[in-house]
Amino acid sequence: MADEDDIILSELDDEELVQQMHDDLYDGLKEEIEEAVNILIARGWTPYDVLTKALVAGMTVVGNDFRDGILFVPEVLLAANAMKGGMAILKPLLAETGAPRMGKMVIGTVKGDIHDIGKNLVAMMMEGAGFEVVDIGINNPVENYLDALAREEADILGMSALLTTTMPYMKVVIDTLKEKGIRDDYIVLVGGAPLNEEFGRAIGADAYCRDAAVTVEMAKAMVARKHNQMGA
Ligand code: B12
Repeated sequence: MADEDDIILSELDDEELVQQMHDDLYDGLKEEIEEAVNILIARGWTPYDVLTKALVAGMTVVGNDFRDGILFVPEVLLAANAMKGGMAILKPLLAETGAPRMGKMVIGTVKGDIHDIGKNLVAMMMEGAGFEVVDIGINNPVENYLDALAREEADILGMSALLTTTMPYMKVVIDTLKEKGIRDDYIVLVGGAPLNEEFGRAIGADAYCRDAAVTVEMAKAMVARKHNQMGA
């Protein structure tokens, strides 16, 4: 306890503070993460840099140690919770960049899968880039996607899966769109750590996106192409 209290975050320089954030994320210290995010923003960091260099980079360490059996689910949940605390501060700031409306995306994690950090990040970055985003959460059966796409008159469908056992469900959703004759009404983007480009192609998605930044670029390019086609 005393050790934690000894560190005054605001007295650390940027590099030390980011390193401390990686440690605090690892230890699941939500309040410290929130405080540090606010400090970096006050020092003039862009929300995007705070997100990628402090939070996502820290979460990568957590991910590696979870993979290697050094961390377990309860610790990772705490880390995820701390990460969400930081992301909640950044969300309105990322959205504030005030880009023009680019299109509407429905995004959700597929059935059987409750991972949502990556999805939330994609949603935030897309909002920041001017897209309207409707987040339907986790563990979505195909009906949820269909309902949301129709209700929201969306342009883009985004599906997330973090488990090798749940990623095939994306194909179920795409095949259902095909059966209903509405596949081509939407740009379908898929993502999640176990996926790759080949998988995206194999299930009939328009693109696999490695991370949130790539998603934004891909979505922009595809929306522009769709508009051009419609205009032709
Ligand atoms: C955090 C975490 C959890 C947390 C989730 C908390 C939450 N609210 O999300 C908890 C502890 C709950 C959890 C549970 C489980 N987990 Co887990 N988890 C992770 C961990 C460590 C990090 C995931 C993460 O958030 N990464 C950070 C984000 C930013 O990255 P990301 O998700 O990849 O997202 C980026 C891109 O992929 C992409 N992207 C993501 N989604 C989308 C969507 C679209 C549309 C697009 C375009 C792009 C895109 O952009 C994102 C941002 O840049 C990973 C390890 C890893 N290396 O991925 C394991 C991992 C995914 N989990 C794993 C496992 C096994 C499980 C459990 C089964 C464990 C258990 N025995 O209970 C359960 C499954 C529960 C379920 N049914 O879903 C395995 C999966 C192995 C496999 N081959 O399938 C992994 C890989 C760990 C491992 N190596 O063993 N987990």
